[in-house]
Amino acid sequence: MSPSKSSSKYKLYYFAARGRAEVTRLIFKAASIPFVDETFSKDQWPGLKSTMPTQTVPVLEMGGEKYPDSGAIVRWAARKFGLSGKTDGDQLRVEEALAGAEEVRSLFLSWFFGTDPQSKGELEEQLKQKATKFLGRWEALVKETRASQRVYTYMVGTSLTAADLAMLDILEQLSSVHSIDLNAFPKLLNNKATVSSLKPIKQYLETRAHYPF
Ligand SMILES: N[C@@H](CCC(=O)N[C@@H](CS)C(=O)NCC(=O)O)C(=O)O
Repeated sequence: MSPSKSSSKYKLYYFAARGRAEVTRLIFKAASIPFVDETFSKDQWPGLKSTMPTQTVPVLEMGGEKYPDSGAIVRWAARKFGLSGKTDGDQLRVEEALAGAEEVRSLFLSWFFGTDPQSKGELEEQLKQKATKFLGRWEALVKETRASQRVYTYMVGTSLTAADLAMLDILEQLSSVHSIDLNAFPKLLNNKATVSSLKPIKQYLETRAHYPF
């Protein structure tokens, strides 16, 4: 095991996929907190399932304990590493964005793994409606900040929060749903550009594995 692996306090278990783990990975990266990104294949999963507290992943291991549930892990990490919003109002907005992104992501994953053409078509319509409503609300809420030659866009307040990282992840996932026109949300696309250009995130996006979802 490399020194950085053995000295990390945190280990995140998930499939070799973005799925329900990517927002947590982005939070660790944005905060420059080392962690072991323990990924595995679908074929390895049956051997691991019984070792997870709720037989699901993502799971975060720290201090010898395993903690399940993507929403719990994301919210804890956002608070722990200062990405949960500065004021009470900002914190509520960040929570709203995380909850909305989770709903869209769940529907996206059901659609992505759907095999029956008829139900896949119905799921795509539901996903389109839910995602469009979610993106439309945030297109109206995001804040633009002009600095030097550029306009920076943040979901909440004037600096990075977990809401921006959840939006980056959702926009990446939805880019494979061709019935959704993401160009209808230019401020959110600018938010994605703002977040993607932050140094630790840029480095991560350039070097991470290419997962299909
Ligand atoms: N509410 C849970 C859902 C976890 C979940 O369904 N995880 C899926 C992967 S995204 C899983 O572990 N699937 C394998 C299985 O259930 O055997 C969370 O958000 O963590």
